[in-house]
Amino acid sequence: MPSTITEAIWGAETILLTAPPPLDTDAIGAIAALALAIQRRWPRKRLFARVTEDISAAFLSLPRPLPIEHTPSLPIEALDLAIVLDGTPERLGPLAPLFEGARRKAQIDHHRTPSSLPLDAALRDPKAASTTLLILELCDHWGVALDIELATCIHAGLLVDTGGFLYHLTDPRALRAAARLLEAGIDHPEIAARLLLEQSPERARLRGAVLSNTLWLFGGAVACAIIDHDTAPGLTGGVVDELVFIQGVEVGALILKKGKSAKISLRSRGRVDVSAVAQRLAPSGGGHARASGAALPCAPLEALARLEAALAVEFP
Ligand SMILES: [Mn+2]
Repeated sequence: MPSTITEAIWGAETILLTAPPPLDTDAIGAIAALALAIQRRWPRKRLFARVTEDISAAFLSLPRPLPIEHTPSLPIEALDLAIVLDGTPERLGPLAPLFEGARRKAQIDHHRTPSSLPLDAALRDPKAASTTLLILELCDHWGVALDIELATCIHAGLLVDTGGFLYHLTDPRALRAAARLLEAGIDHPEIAARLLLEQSPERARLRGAVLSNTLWLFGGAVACAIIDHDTAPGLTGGVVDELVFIQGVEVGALILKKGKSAKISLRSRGRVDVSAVAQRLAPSGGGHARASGAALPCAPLEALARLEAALAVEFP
């Protein structure tokens, strides 16, 4: 599989790297790591990175080998290749025309949901703990040596997607990769503190409010919180992970009101496949068996009702 991606990159002069929203550390880490790897292996290629959200204030601790712009209208002429990372091209929104306009299209991803758009090359592995782990394996395939910058980007995605090596995707392959990243000289405790442990006072207050206002469904097997994005912009990451680890809870759900739509994030302890639940909620919904999400074009209370209906088959 790496050979089709390698061949696509090798044959391209102008390459776009992108990822669908909501952007997370693995997506940004994968864009940065792939850019570094291509710059080292093929220094003459022209790389562009475009995403749909302004990430200037977030992910500041990650190395930035190239500017990651969030202006989809900014024209890029004659793209030879567009690569979507850590997600499917269907979810690219305003960036979809740019992706589809490229001469060749590729995907590097570890999510289960397949792309329904035709692709010229793909590196997909739902067993990989992070998309950045796939970039590490590409580096090995290309003979690109790990340095601290590259290893930091790869570690960031691996660390956040495994919840600091706590969650299900943590396997020998992920831990062997982490050992190599530490051998490359990264500051693991510092990266972990910045990406996983540190929080702003505003976020600490939001957590308190969320946990004391949790809604309990299906006899306590589902813990659900509703948050208005406007009152907590950028503060809700990780909140749903806390809900699912309350004793007796099988599924944690966060409903985020965003304009006229509701974004639902789901976490499972393992008995319920929440990627199937997300797909029942919306055709574009999906993710992993234990972590998934869906966006619904409705108000939060309507989303809550649809969520209860989608979960009802799991809790008869
Ligand atoms: Mn990921």
